[in-house]
Amino acid sequence: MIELDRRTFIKGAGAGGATCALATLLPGSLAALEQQPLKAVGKEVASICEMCSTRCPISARVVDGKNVFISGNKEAKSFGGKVCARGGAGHSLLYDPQRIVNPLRRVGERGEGQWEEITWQQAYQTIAKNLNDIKAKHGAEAVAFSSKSGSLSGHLFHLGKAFGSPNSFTHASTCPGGYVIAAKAMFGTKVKRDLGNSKYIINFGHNLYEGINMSETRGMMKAQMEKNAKLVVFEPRFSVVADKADEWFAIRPGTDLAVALALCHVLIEDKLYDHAFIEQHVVGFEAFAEEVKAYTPEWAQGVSDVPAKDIRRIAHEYAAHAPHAVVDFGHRATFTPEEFDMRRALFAANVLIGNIERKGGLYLGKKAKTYNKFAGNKVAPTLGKPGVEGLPKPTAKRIDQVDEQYAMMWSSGGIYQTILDATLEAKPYQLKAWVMSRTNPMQTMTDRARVVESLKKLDFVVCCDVYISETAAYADIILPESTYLERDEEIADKSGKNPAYYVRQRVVETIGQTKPSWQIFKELGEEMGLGQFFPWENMESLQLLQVNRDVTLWNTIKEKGYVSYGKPLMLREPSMVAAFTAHYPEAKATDADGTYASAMSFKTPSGKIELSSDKVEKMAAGRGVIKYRPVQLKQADELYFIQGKVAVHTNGATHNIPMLANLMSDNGVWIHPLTAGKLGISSGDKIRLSSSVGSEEGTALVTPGIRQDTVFAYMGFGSKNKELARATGKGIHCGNLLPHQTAPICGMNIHTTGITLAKI
Ligand SMILES: Nc1nc2c(c(=O)[nH]1)N[C@H]1C(S)=C(S)[C@@H](COP(=O)(O)OP(=O)(O)OC[C@H]3O[C@@H](n4cnc5c(=O)[nH]c(N)nc54)[C@H](O)[C@@H]3O)O[C@H]1N2
Ligand SMILES: Nc1nc2c(c(=O)[nH]1)N[C@H]1C(S)=C(S)[C@@H](COP(=O)(O)OP(=O)(O)OC[C@H]3O[C@@H](n4cnc5c(=O)[nH]c(N)nc54)[C@H](O)[C@@H]3O)O[C@H]1N2
Ligand code: SF4
Ligand SMILES: [Mo]
Repeated sequence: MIELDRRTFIKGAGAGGATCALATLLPGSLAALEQQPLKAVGKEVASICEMCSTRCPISARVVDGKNVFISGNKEAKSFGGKVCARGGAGHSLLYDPQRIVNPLRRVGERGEGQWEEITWQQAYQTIAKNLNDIKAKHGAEAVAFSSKSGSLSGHLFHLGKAFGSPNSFTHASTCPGGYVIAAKAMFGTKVKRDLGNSKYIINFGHNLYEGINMSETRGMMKAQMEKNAKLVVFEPRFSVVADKADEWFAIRPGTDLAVALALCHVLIEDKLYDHAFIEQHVVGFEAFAEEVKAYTPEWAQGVSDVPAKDIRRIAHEYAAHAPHAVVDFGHRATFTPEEFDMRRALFAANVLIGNIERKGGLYLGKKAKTYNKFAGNKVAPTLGKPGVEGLPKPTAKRIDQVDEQYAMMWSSGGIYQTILDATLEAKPYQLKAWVMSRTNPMQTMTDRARVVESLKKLDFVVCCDVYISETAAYADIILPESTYLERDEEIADKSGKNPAYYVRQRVVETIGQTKPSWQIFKELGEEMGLGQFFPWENMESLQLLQVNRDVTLWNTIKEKGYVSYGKPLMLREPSMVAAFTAHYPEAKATDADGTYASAMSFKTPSGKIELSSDKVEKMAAGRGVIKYRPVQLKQADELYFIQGKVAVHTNGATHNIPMLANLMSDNGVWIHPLTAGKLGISSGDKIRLSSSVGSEEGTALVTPGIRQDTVFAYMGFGSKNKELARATGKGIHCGNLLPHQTAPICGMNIHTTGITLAKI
């Protein structure tokens, strides 16, 4: 956790000649920041971090009117009262002179970087006029709305709905969509992993010690350090997780599916699977077992370079630790076009050993409604929702609604990158405008050139951000959102094994003219003539609606920031169920074995876990049963290009934040010594990476910690936008090298491609 003294802070905040560039450009911004000491809202405020979308519970206080000290909220035990390096750097964003603090209107060409400051009223009027004109001429569906999902996306999507457009998108198809859709197909819903109680963890490129999720990262640390769990890692490069593992296998990129299927093969052929569990809770086992007969470890070795004998041994070790063992299903699901089956195969390896609702395995979230049913008691309050009536029913289909195979994705965030197809090729019809918030597709979608072309072609683009991001630089209007430290938001559900709620609360008074999303999109809605769909007055009235006017509950949640109810419950874990029934005398009666196994139900067509799925078969013939299909991620003479997160930056978001930019501003390209040797490349050399869509100049980092046929770079660097002055031109821009490719069923945008390498 990071703490800064005031001197370091001031030095950091003023760093770089970049400040002047923007100050000259936007006289209001810098002045607003420098003249305003931070005004604390309370002594110690419980809130929620937003330095990444993990959204950890935090506790923050203003120090000397200049700094904000941020730590983890101690009420949230699984987070250990800690934040990560980025979480500790929140004040550096808050107080960054390069932040935008006034609405901006583009005056030059798109992307030229000529802005004028305008009032909110002018911004709202301009947007309302443009969007309503487009609606009158082309229909509401000609406007797309997009936002990284989370606390603030709901308000933008609500505006989209009120406007009548079916086209709302989260970032899902660039991040979790693969495993979310695989889980939907198999379990009918999302599932969680209990890493902390696991005794044997098999990890396929889940980068938890760099791509941090505080509670999961801490869970894995706990398993390794306190429970002596064994960690086996399949990763093309020697990541920090690989470094901390008991065993690391440098798997060929995009071949995890083969290894996962071979693990399942051994579990079934050697009769290591949980017969009784399969019998009671699973359908489609026979078809799956028949299919995996062919996927021997020897076959998988040929595909993945993971030795067959190790796959066999690991399958046996894993089964020996069942059910307190887990095959981690990963997070960023953008490795291969076969994401859907890869993630399904990872889930299958869990189902086979019956670790569902067992300690150290997988489980379903227990929100208040479910938990209370089991307890026979109102242990946790349920939250109310503002019922908004009369929302228009869109007359058009979504732009990604072209092929039935993607049906599960339409309600899970949609296929984000189809915005480009609809804009550039009128597929399936012409988009005219894009309203986005908290997303930077120029960095985070593939094929940057195509994103630029799309933004240039659209009639109207609105971007809500805290910086002039690479994408915002192409907007017509930029709306400056308050940072998370300046805003209140709805109470959010944080239930895990038991119900929990938490809330974001402002820590400091607003700097400049910024506003929170909920207010921006409500006021914009009103200007657009949609006021009837925003019946709440402010965040306070929304929160009171949520707590059903229970002021005591409201105060408790606000005071503690994080409130959890009851005891952790996993339905098939005898000790947990025993503790639960002892605590709640009116609890539902258990099965004869002292568990709630028979009460376990899944929102699939059969009500059971569907190892093979008729529903998927109907959506896409031949896809019902998990199957290996070869993929071609690169040409024979190319190298695989893969990416990952680095501990001190978030996606395409934080590279301009002074403190974090100071910590790391470049992404050296990892190259194996033999590969580098053949090309005459040494560490520190300037190199060129070329792919089918783009070319980037970078710096070589020669290391044995990567496969010979693969190069790796941390993502989010190499901004080409002059406004993000601290990040501009530093390192390679990953999105500029990746072709636009969409995976079957889950619609994932793929982040692995082939490149060639040359010394400059
Ligand atoms: N510090 C930090 N923490 C973050 C984030 C951040 O940006 N910074 N972002 C948050 C978000 S949005 C997410 S989604 C999560 C991401 O969490 P993860 O998905 O765990 O992290 P990534 O680093 O994106 O990618 C995972 C790893 O996969 C490896 N890899 C690439 N291709 C393959 C392959 O084909 N097979 C295998 N087995 N491995 C492969 C990469 O080398 C990388 O180490 O992290 C979250 N936490
Ligand atoms: N090449 C490549 N591309 C990737 C990945 C990869 O590994 N490689 N990873 C993928 C993954 S896992 C993900 S999750 C996506 C994420 O991609 P995006 O959905 O684009 O999200 P971020 O890059 O996290 O942040 C986007 C923007 O949010 C702004 N922002 C930050 N805080 C706030 C706020 O409080 N309010 C508002 N309005 N804006 C804010 C930031 O300034 C930034 O411009 O990228 C994906 N793209
Ligand atoms: S993982 Fe770090 S940056 Fe992300 S929300 Fe938690 S503390 Fe903040
Ligand atoms: Mo992500």
